[in-house]
Amino acid sequence: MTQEELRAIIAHFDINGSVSEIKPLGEGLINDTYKVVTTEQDAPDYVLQRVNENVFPDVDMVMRNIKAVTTHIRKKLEEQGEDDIDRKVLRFVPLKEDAERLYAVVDGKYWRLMVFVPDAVTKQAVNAESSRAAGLAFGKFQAMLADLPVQLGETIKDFHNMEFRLQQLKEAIAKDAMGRVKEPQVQQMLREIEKREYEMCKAERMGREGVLPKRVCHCDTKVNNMMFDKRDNVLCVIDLDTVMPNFVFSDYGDFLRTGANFVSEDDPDMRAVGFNMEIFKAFTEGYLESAKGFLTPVEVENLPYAASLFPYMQCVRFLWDYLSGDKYWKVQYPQHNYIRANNQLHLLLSIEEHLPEMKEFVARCVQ
Ligand code: GN1
Ligand code: MG
Repeated sequence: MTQEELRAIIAHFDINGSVSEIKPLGEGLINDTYKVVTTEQDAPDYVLQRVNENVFPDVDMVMRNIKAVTTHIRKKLEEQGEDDIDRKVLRFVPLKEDAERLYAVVDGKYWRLMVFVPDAVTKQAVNAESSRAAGLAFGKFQAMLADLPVQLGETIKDFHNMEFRLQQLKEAIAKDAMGRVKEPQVQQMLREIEKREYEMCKAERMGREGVLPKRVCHCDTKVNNMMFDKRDNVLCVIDLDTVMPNFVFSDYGDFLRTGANFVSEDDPDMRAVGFNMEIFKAFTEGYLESAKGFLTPVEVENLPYAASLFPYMQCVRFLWDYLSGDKYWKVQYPQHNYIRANNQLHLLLSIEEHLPEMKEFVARCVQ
């Protein structure tokens, strides 16, 4: 995209100040993101983002969800007398031509603009202290949205439905678009996946039996989807595209998947992959502190399962993309998605070793 094209998109939005510079921002794998710097001292900077309509087929639904969620949280923070609210919840900028609309369609592409949160940092890794803060923040996020008056849409259908993800993998195997299914390392991974199929689909079964509710969840609680201030306090949760009703396992499990892995999700050194119990403990304490008021005993008891579910699910999803031709996640080299899948499998193996200790710890937290 040229600067002129980007400026023409920004012109649709009701911004303060005038644009001086637009530069790429962040390392998200799904949406394209830019920082929009304004000339005036007192005007905020902005973040311009193109929403990937291949991943989010109903952008209007995404933006309606986001509007409902950010408005509700803003109201709560105001009622609680919080200061500095613009750094604690994202503010999306409406269109000049329609103050109710939070996105512009330009040449068939979907764009949105939000106020840049100043003096904030994102992290690729957390320590015990920031994990505790993250646990508190995600628990609080779910708690604040527990009384959301509107029903949110499911922006990606069956996003964290394990039965669906396995079905998708099976279809990719049947198609074998890249001829990769026969690779010995793929075969071995498929055996590991198969062994755990029944256990890992437990949440869907409990959902059907009516013993596990769906609640408003963030559904992408990665470490880098949170903003911290300079003193390591969580300011706000970002990347709200996937906010939708789901089992709470999503937010708890997906955070630990990235936060408690000793290495990043695509580190090729499998001996370095492993589950960091110190991070697990800190995050769990924080999460339960803010969430135990609304969690049911079944939800609490299954948190260790949730921690194993997400590496498993991500292994299945990365392998699905590897077998289908790397269309979903950007790859830097041909084996990248396989390496990611293998990394997640090794994380799962490490979690399985710790499960008894994890169960004990969770039980102690709620005693
Ligand atoms: C995607 O966009 P990003 O990087 O925050 C994905 C997550 C995966 C993650 C794995 C909408 O998240 O579910 O866990 O990649 N988001 C979507 O890196 O598929
Ligand atoms: Mg992100």
